[in-house]
Amino acid sequence: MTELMLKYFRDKQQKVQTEKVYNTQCPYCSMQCKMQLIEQKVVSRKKYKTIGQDNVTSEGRLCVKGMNAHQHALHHDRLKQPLLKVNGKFVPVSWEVALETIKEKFTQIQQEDGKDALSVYGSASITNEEAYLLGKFARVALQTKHIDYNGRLCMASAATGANQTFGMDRGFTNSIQEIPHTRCMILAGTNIAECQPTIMPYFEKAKENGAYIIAIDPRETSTTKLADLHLKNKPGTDIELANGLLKIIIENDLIDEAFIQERTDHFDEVKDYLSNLHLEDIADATGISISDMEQAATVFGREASGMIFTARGIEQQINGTDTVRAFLNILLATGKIGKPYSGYGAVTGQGNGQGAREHGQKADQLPGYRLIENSEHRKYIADVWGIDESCLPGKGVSAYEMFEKINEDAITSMMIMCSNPVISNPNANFVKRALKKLKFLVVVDLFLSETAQLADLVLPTTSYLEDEGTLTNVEGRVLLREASFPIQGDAKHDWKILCEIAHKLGKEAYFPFQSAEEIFEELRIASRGGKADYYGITYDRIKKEQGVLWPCPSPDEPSTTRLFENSFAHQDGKAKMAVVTKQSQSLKPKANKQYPLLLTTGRVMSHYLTGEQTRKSPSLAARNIEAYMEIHPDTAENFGIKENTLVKINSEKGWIIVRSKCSKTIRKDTIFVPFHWDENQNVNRLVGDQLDPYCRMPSFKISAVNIRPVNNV
Ligand SMILES: Nc1nc2c(c(=O)[nH]1)N[C@H]1C(S)=C(S)[C@@H](COP(=O)(O)OP(=O)(O)OC[C@H]3O[C@@H](n4cnc5c(=O)[nH]c(N)nc54)[C@H](O)[C@@H]3O)O[C@H]1N2
Ligand SMILES: Nc1nc2c(c(=O)[nH]1)N[C@H]1C(S)=C(S)[C@@H](COP(=O)(O)OP(=O)(O)OC[C@H]3O[C@@H](n4cnc5c(=O)[nH]c(N)nc54)[C@H](O)[C@@H]3O)O[C@H]1N2
Ligand code: SF4
Ligand SMILES: [Mo]
Repeated sequence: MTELMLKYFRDKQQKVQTEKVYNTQCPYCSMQCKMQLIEQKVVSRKKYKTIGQDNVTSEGRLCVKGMNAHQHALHHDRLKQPLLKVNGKFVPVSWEVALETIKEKFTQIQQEDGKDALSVYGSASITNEEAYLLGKFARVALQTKHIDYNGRLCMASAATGANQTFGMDRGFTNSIQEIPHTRCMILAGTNIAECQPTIMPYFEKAKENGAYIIAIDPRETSTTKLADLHLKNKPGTDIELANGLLKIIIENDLIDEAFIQERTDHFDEVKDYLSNLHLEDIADATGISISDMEQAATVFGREASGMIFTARGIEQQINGTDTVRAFLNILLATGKIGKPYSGYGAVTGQGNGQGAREHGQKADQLPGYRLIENSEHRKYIADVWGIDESCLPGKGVSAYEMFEKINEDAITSMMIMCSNPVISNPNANFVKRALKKLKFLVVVDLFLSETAQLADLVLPTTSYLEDEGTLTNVEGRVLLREASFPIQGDAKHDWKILCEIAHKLGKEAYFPFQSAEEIFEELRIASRGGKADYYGITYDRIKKEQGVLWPCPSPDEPSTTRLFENSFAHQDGKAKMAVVTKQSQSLKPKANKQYPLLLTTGRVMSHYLTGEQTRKSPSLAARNIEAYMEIHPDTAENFGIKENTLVKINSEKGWIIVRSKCSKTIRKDTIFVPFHWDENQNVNRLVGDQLDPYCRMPSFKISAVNIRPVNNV
């Protein structure tokens, strides 16, 4: 360091009068990087910066979103008081008025329209304690069956696929530390470089160690650049591709007979089915040459260890569950699971994408991954909650289907916690109309989001800087987010809001909690003996061990880092392979004369989900100020579209206007639009309402569309 620089830093240091440090975790993705907010008082101004903090998963790294997260959390638009809509305008009210209003409206609606007319829409960005409490709140305080959450749009097909095949769903079957040692990996529809950037060094190390990396994605991305082989398939043809790869593996005798015999069922049916497929047809459907398929299949089959990672690219399809299962077939047939450096990773998305799908905010689920339609499971949870089993409601419907229920007048009120469905749900114009139709909409948020603007009552909540609790990261590691930044205005923690509403409704006996830890203590018991067993995990233990991986049935037992070493989680201990036929492809949106292009959607590095948070951060917003359409230059020319001009995109469901961005890195039959923007740039106005038959996942990754330059519209 030069003399001049030293002097600069010394002078700067002297001006800093006080410095405070707040520990927390990033509010964004499933890496849950540990971080510190540094608050420095310089003369009369407070200055903030975020730095990474060492831990076993992210090893002190942060990406650009994490580094700038405080910009939205400290933004002046943060809600600081409850807002009640009076004559179409929001007016600030006290919590007492807000809670009284909720009591009056909820009671009246349930009297008029029945108990199930109330609905609850949750999130995988809240803590485990809050996700657990939200499920209990719906079933015990409101006694409604209608609860579901945004994870339905995210992890549902990976979760259902893993449950069907393995009998259990924890995103990563192996610890993240094993990745650098695997010999071959398939990255199917995952863009980790932009979506979980701090995970990249694990994959880069694998590559340095000689691993062969195969990426499957219709676009070139920062992730596919890492690959030795990029299979740039036509969107939505991943089932054909996975079947083709397994066919080659079987025909080249690269399977693990002993593993198949001892550990799996249904291999023979799969083999029979695949033997009747023709590689030429698969090459035709997918756009991948037979030689590329052979290369991928033989390397994966031949290497001593291998891992498959999937994410929303293959999962957000109306046959997402089947697609996941087709890839899991490959792992099972080659015996590459339940062993060191071999396994599956469904790369979770949201900060608590894993934990929030385990503790009962899904329509069909009770805590600990129990099922609401299983009488033993019902009895156990009813006992923990101190209610009669007959008082527990039954199974509700999935996230998007709740909006259909509103349209049918079966649901007339909704409480949304930590989600912005007007932007994130398919068929967004319909969803907006449905929300407008409600008699009473309550939204709990940090900001007046596009969804919150439609509410009758908006409740201000606390952020990752202020709200303590546990979150389960991409590995299945339960982490404690310590958060102690002073609460802004009259905002309250999400869990506190639930307790106060429950108290107002006369259910205080069931919601006596004074801290997140007290809720966690009840969650431990509620999850005990379930598939996602957290009983052995305590706050103290998490602090001592830097997180604990579930299942952890006893405080004396170690974390479970590798799953399925001796048996799978089905009752007979065997994994179930599945014949995944072409039939499940038939409902998929297809390009046609009127809508000749395929639209796929996804993310960019600097924005997060509906953009409600990242668009408030100047440093992030500056990187991408608006939505865009990625298009191949030849396709752009065919449609008379010039670079960087406005384009109207139409589908059967609606239209949007975005700017063109030409790139040879995308297929000619496909365009890509990220989904982080609102109003006329909201790409979900184009996405249809078909859902996966098993998990109700929408078709975010394929829509049939048409495009026109705006001046010709
Ligand atoms: N920067 C950033 N990071 C995020 C998020 C964010 O919004 N922004 N969100 C978080 C959340 S909640 C999630 S769920 C994850 C999502 O993480 P990812 O699933 O990795 O992200 P996506 O961009 O949705 O899709 C991944 C890739 O799938 C490809 N794809 C599209 N269609 C197909 C197809 O038919 N087949 C195949 N094989 N691939 C296809 C896309 O081109 C894209 O590159 O990211 C998390 N991290
Ligand atoms: N076209 C298309 N659509 C998609 C996807 C896609 O790939 N393509 N991906 C889907 C996926 S994977 C996901 S996960 C969903 C996500 O969809 P959403 O859940 O709608 O997305 P977010 O932007 O996270 O919305 C969170 C809202 O909660 C607020 N918030 C933040 N923190 C807190 C908190 O602690 N408490 C409360 N109460 N509020 C808080 C934020 O301000 C924001 O308004 O979108 C889905 N939609
Ligand atoms: S967005 Fe994800 S990778 Fe980036 S800092 Fe946050 S948790 Fe880490
Ligand atoms: Mo997600």
